[in-house]
Amino acid sequence: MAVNNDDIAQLFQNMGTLLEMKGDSVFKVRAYQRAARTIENLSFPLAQAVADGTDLKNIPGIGKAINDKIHELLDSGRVSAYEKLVGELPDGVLTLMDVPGVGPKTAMLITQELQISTIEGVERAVQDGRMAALPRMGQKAADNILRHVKNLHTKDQRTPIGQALPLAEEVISQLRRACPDIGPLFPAGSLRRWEETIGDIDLVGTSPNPEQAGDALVALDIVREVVVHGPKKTSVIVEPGVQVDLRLSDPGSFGAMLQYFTGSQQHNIRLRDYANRMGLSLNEYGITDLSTGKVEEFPDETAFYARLGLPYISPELRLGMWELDSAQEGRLPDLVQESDLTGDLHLHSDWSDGRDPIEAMVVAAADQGYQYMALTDHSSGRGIANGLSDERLSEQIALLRALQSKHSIKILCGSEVDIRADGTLDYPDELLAQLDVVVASVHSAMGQDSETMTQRIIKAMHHPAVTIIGHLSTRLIGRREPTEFDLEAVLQAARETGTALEINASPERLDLKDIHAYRARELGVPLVVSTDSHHYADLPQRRFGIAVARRAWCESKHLLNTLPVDQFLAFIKAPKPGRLSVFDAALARGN
Ligand code: DGT
Ligand code: CA
Ligand code: CA
Ligand code: ZN
Repeated sequence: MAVNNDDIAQLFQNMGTLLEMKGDSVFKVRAYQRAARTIENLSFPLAQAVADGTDLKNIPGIGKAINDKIHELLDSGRVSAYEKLVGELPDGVLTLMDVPGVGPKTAMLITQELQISTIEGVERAVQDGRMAALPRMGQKAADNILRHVKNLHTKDQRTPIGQALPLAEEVISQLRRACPDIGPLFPAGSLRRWEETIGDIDLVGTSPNPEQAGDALVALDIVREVVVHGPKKTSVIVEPGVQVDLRLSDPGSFGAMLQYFTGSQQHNIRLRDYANRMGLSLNEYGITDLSTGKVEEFPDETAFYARLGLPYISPELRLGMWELDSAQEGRLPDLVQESDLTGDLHLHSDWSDGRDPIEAMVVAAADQGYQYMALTDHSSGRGIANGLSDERLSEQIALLRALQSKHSIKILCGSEVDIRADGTLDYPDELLAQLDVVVASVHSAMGQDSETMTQRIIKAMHHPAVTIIGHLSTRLIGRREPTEFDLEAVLQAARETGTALEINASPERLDLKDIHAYRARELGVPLVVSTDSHHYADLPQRRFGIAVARRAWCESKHLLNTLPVDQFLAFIKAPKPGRLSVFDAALARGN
């Protein structure tokens, strides 16, 4: 278990408070409070110091009692004296004390007078006026508690990466404007690992004047609330309710800091064990030689990993799974990059539910540097999405063929065809046969049982015209659950029929998700990253899809739409399932 200094300090702060409430000796109370402040301001992690055999009693403010409790906590994950104190309290006092501004006395008052033990209870009591009516409380203090409670709620809620990343980019650019002498400044944590949802945004960077940078963050208009404003870390809540942690270091030790706060926690735990076996210890400041106590600093992560005898490990792989073994064995993948993509195969225009004319989408695709693009408006079954009737699709095909002469990017005629509930497609075969690219997707009857859904998708895959299955699970992150289906059976069928699977890059979908894409790649299923753009400005969202592919350990050769246009055309023109040989040949060549 990782226990950081802030956790330990908080525990002693709470102990002091609880003893104070019990009316224990003022000296004892002060001792705990002093220890909490000391630990908060230490420049090294206590857990590390203990692991290295440091005698904590040499630190001013840490006596025998505190020292024993730190050891107990680090050894067993608990402190029995603390648990005993907590056990004597009414339920909920500690929860309430999580609300900034609610001290132990107020927490006791609220629990006892209002019989409240949960944050939700506090919310109700503020709204119905009972809170304000408490002695020495009043409306203003009650409102203040409610505001904090709402922030605690948002802290528990994870933010989809599609919102978190642009928000982080906005904060970074505002901070740079306010404080131009900041050096490199990057998102770390789950955001840098491209997790699909983010607990909070961690920013790390370098600055000649860290305090000024912290002050600048606190002063930004976008900041709703200041959580911590200290010398080492500044935490704020920004609109619309997401926490941002800012930490700055010297340029010389930035590598260790970026590595430490990128996580994941599991990756760092494994890396620490690995380093320990080499006689080294890791922390956010550098790498310490355990025999000499000498600390080495690293300006970048490549140098940091190199000191451990390891190649650079991309953040997307840092899950604490098998990436360290692969790194040691020199088997890390050469991960696919955005610039490897040669085309986008899922684009909508204002002919169906897109917002822009066809030609705007063609130009946008060319601007991405693509060699080809497929326009894939909806089929007629999607009445609400203004799906194209047979006649309108024929008309669109003619228009696209004519448009080709004006553009050098290869324009492919496509459709996003509904897979009906029974697995049949939404256009007649003769019409489908005229298309270059058919993306077949489920948009209806999403509640089917697993067996029915699996057969439905597999049936669509067996259709000779179907090139790609779009957004396989139909999930919307945080809004709609995925459908039920047998993933293994679907992947087998994809391989057998020569049907590609889409990694839908739209950040509300990310479908296939990372672990499904991982399995698909293992089984040799051709994958494509497509944006499902409904607006010309959506095309850069490919970055989210590429991140999924990278988290699935995909190299360029695992994606079909990294093939040069001639090979891609050879793939789609070859009859299924024989077209797989085109993909497999590219795989073997390692394109
Ligand atoms: P999140 O925010 O829940 O989406 O996930 P992360 O990975 O961004 O986690 P966060 O923000 O708590 O911490 C950022 C990184 O800092 C985490 O990935 C690993 C690193 N870290 C280093 N020491 C500790 C520790 O003692 N506790 C935790 N929680 N993280 C630590
Ligand atoms: Ca985080
Ligand atoms: Ca954090
Ligand atoms: Zn679509």
